[in-house]
Amino acid sequence: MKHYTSINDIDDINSWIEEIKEIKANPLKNIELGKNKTIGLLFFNSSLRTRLSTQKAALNLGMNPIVMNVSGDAWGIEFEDGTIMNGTTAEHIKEAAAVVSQYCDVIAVRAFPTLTDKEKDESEHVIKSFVKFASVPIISMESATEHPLQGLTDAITISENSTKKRPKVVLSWAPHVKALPHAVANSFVQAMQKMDVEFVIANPEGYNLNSEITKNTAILYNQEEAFKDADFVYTKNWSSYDEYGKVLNTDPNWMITKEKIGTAKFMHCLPVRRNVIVEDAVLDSDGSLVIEQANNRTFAAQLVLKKILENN
Ligand code: SN0
Repeated sequence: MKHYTSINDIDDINSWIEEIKEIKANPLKNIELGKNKTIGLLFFNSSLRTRLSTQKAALNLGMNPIVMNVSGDAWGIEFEDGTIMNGTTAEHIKEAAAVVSQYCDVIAVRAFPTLTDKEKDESEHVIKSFVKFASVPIISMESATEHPLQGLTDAITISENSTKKRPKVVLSWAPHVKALPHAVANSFVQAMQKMDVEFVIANPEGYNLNSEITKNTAILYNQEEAFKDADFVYTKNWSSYDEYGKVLNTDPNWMITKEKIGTAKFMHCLPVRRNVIVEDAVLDSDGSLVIEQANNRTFAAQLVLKKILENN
């Protein structure tokens, strides 16, 4: 594996989960592996967990992380080929990626979708341009359509907390005031499709994710029916995919409550809007795994970095 930009880059999720559990038990075991290696973390968007856990993972491997908020602090980067750059962008990704590759042995990038231009978002032009024009491995820290470090984290968290051989996992849409990306949901779907779980998605009509990702996963428009006998309820808001980037529904009846999920464990990638996505009683209960999930971000990133350092 040279780059990690998708759950599809995972060859065997079960062996990755086992390796991550070993890393978690002994996080400093490979502190020499990344000695004198630099990782550059480039953020086009906000971050708390990704920014800190990826640095922590790098530090656990003895690497030196350097971090930049690209939008705002760097020159505006142009991604289109052949453009006459007489507008707001000051340098082309061809130069930017080549230059950063000289300072860094690995580059990690976060770049959200536009949510207005479906074709552009689906082309994954930012992350793919880094893959194309950088000379070092690229890690996605959430791209337009995928968040593979989060999906891997979620797979470990379910594996660690499962008391059954084949638990029932539900991905439920929940309301939000803003239009949010599909990336977290997409990578969660892809991760669950690789695991031995009973997996269903619950969302309102008009909110089906890309069918090329959901494939034959069952989609229910009735949340109550989906939650029956659930062991894990993974919640996320996303904007409409068909009516691309639109907020069609803010129905509070889709908010997650203690009463609805019963004894099922609650999961969310964070940040989460209390009493919009999920009520306080769920987040403040022992059934919430959100803090544990965030902790696992470090170890998921650490395995990805370890594999990249070992193979490149
Ligand atoms: C991002 C998303 O993809 O939905 C990042 C999640 C890791 N979340 C948000 O943008 C939430 C923003 C908000 O205002 O609640």
